Amino acid sequence: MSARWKQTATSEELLNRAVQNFKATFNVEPAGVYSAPGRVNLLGEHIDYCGGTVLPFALPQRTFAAMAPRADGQVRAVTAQGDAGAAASGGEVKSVALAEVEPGKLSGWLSYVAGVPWAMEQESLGSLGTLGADIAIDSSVPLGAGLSSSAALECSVAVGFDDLLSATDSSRERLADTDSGRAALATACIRAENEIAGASTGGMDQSISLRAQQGAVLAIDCRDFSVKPLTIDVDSAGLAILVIDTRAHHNLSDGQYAARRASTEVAREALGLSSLRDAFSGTPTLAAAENLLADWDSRVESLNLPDSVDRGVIRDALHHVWTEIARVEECVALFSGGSVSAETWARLGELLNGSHDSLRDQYRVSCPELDLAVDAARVAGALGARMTGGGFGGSAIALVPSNEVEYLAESVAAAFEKADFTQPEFLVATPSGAAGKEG
Ligand code: GAF
Repeated sequence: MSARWKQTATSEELLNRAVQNFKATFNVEPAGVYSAPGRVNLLGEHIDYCGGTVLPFALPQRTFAAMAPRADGQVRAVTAQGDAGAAASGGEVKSVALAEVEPGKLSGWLSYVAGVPWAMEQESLGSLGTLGADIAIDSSVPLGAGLSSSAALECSVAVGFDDLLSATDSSRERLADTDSGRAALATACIRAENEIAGASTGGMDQSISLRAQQGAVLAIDCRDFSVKPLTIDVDSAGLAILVIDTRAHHNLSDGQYAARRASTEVAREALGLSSLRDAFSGTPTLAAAENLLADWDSRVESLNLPDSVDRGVIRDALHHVWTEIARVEECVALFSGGSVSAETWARLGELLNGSHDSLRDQYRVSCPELDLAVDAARVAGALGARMTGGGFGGSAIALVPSNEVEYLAESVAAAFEKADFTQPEFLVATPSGAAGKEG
């Protein structure tokens, strides 16, 4: 059995391809080329919309957008990839007048593209007037793999519109030049995804794509989206983060993600909190999470929960959210102290395992392929393994000794063959840089 390693295009290849496609499609040179990365989330899953801290890092795989301004308020776009998970689109140009963009109007990949300038205007990040754009997109971020191809697309277009707006108005400073400006662009991309693409996602993916720091995991406190780089130097410890794309399709707008998020909202409202993170009075720990659950159990009958709500489902959701918030806090503390020992890495592995088990058993966002990837990786010697991203398919990550990466991948591939699942694909993830202008 030989494992399949993902062969993804280099940034140079993607830049050239996006420019060539732009010129072939629109018969002019692009004014600029912009790119934004996909991501892996190390720890802190399904807690960004609960005010938790999340620990993603940017992947080297990126989405490129070659762009030129238009003066008629139209967005015309072409992509070398189709809708998430679909085969190549064959180069069909899709277009929309920005004045006509509104919630419920667009579907497919164009909603992620045209939603961005719409949201930038809504957020007062620039006055578009009659500004539109021609856009050619190409990407090495695997589609539908839970590695945040949607955010990479939004963020590449956001950096592009930011640049085009400043090019037409010399008094306007580029938002991408500062971290606070990038945070504002992330807010617009979140709105584009929530309101125009119709996926009620939480903001981790756009934040890391726009604000990543090369070589670091970013601790993003989702109460206010403040960020702190965290050095989790797996390389120096002789370790690697293996990404296993199960190739079970993942889709965040099919209602399951929204249902999980809604269950946390019901609990938050019943508790009268501004975020579920705020339930902790001190530093979140696993013991404190258990106390919060015990408190919930003793108060649940007197809380104002709608009759239609399944109390068991809500309790399980709270179990996941509160323990996951605590796992992240412990991880941040482990890697903020200076000395990192073999025990530190072993504990990180346990935290990854705890996260997956909670996502599988309490939050129920895993699937058989993810569970098998995680189980097979653990049996083959990973220090820890978990699903990453929204779940219901997509990718898992495993913390593995560098010299056993091949063996781990072979073992997982063999387990998939035995289970008669589609063969997974593998890559080794290294923390990379944020969205920006490429040329
Ligand atoms: C998806 C969403 F887009 C994020 O906001 C986050 O909720 C994640 O799933 C789960 O942690 O990637």
